[in-house]
Amino acid sequence: MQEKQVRSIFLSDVHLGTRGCQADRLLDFLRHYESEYLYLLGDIVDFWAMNRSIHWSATQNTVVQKVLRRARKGTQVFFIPGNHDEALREYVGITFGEIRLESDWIHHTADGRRFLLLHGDEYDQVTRYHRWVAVIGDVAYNTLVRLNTWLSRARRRLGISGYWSLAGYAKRKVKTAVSFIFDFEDSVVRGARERGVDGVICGHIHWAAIKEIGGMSYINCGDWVDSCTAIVEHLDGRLELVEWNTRPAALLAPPKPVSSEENETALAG
Ligand SMILES: [Mn+2]
Repeated sequence: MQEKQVRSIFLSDVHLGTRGCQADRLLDFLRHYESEYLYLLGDIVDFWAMNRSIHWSATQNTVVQKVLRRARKGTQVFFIPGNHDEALREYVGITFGEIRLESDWIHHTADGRRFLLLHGDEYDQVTRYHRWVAVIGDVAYNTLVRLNTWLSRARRRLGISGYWSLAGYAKRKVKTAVSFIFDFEDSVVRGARERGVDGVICGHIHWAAIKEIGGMSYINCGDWVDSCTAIVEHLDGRLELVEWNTRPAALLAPPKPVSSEENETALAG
């Protein structure tokens, strides 16, 4: 399989440790893209959900191993914790197995622009001031995602093609969800402007975007629970939103069994 060489990969909201995490799609994406920089912008491991129950699959393991291996092989890997993996915030400034933990970071693109990288929950009024509301919202969201798995199975059985997201639909249709997204985007951009950068790359709200807001670039990585999206920086500095949710599940390579030698081959690249 031919890997595409890009300068940077930006991922957020993978939510490892949950049933909703689409690790098979993320692994497939990583097998297609190789980069010099890999930025993990928070909520990569979902410690909140793991307090309730843990769902850790072989594929999720392979994702972790692939990231560690890339760090070892020279990819510059940065981890900026989010609210679901906030326990790691105690360790910012420290490097673990070649992975550098930071609370935020400034990335210089190949074409000379400066981007502030952060998770974004600090700009979410709901999570910040009413943590319990966020937790309830989180349970409701997971229910939607789980319902969607069931729904897409039904759609396949009925011969309806294409991916359709119930949570995505709810986010577009529910007025409060739409205004929540706008409020969030505006306040992130306001915060970034104070830092004197050209743009911001974040995650948190599970709503991927590349757009201009008041003369600033606002970029959101989306998530790997529902939309399966990532941001890549091409070698010339151009930023692109990549969606990885259209490949039929049958084409996704199953994870190789975790046995020493075979595993190394599976992770090669
Ligand atoms: Mn978050």
